[in-house]
Formats: sequence, structure tokens, C-alpha cells
Amino acid sequence: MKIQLILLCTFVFVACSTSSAKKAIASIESKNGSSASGTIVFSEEKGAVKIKATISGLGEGPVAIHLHSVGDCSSDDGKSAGGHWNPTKEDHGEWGKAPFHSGDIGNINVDPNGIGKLTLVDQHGRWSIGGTTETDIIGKSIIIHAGMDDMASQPSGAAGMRIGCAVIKKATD
Ligand SMILES: [Cu+2]
Ligand SMILES: [Zn+2]
Repeated sequence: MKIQLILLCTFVFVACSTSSAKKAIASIESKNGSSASGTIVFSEEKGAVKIKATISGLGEGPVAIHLHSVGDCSSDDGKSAGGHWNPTKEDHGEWGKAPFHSGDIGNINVDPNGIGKLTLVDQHGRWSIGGTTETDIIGKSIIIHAGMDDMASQPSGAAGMRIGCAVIKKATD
């Protein structure tokens, strides 16, 4: 029993030390006839997950961006992605100001060329790449909306229709 435990610990240690930076990636599919496209990259270093997104083909901004609970972008209206990812069962709100959904990233500003850029580091321990079920973003989705999140309306900020959807997948590098 003792030997088995030691072997297990050794294995876990090796597995952890060989993957220095964890990464996940998501590619935007346009929805509801929009021309939204782009790539979203998540990276985890020292226990904090960073999201970096560049999205083009957007209309006038700001536009809402959220993590939704289902990694399924198959429907033309994006509704297959389900509601906001909310593992902690809180009300919809503003990122970092409790209560808020773990998927409540907020809004992206859009430049005159229809491009929106976002960088955010999770300082609240809400996200992981392949961690606990309450924090693991793998297999969830990202939704871009046509309108702005008011960060107050329940259950999803009244952000309007879904113009982009992306499934979050673990990246191998
Ligand atoms: Cu949303
Ligand atoms: Zn929400």
C-alpha cells in the first residue's frame, strides 16, 4: 500500500512537471448570419488562467462575451451552447464583483474596423484548464452577443442574440 502511494505520487509529480504551461483554444463560428470570426486562447501559469481574444467581423460595440455551459455550437442561433456557465450557482453579474457567474467575462470594445480585443487574467480562482469540475473551462463554450451585457438583468445581462460561438478545447503543444 505504501509503495503504491509512493509510485502514484511520483507519477503525478512527473505528469505535472512535464506540462509547464497549460493551454486551451477556441475558434469562433459565426451565428445568426453574422460575420464574426476569430480565435481565443487560454493559458494557465502559476494557477491563474489568462484569456486572450481577437475577434473580427463585429458590429458596433461594446458586445458581450461569456462562457456558456455546453460545448456545443451546432445550432444556427448558438442556443445549443446553453446558458451562462454558473458552477457556483450565483446570480448573473459583473466579473470580479460577487455575485457573478464564472462565465461572466463582460463586454469587449469594438474598434471602427469591427475588431474587438480582450485580455483578462482570472484573479478570482474561477477558471482552470483541466482542473476541478467547478473550474475546468475545457468542454465549455464562448458566446459573443450582438449587444452589450448590462451586468444586472437576470439571467444573462440582456445581451441580445448570439453572433458567435466557440467550443473550448485543450491545446496540445
Ligand atoms: Cu452569453
Ligand atoms: Zn451570467
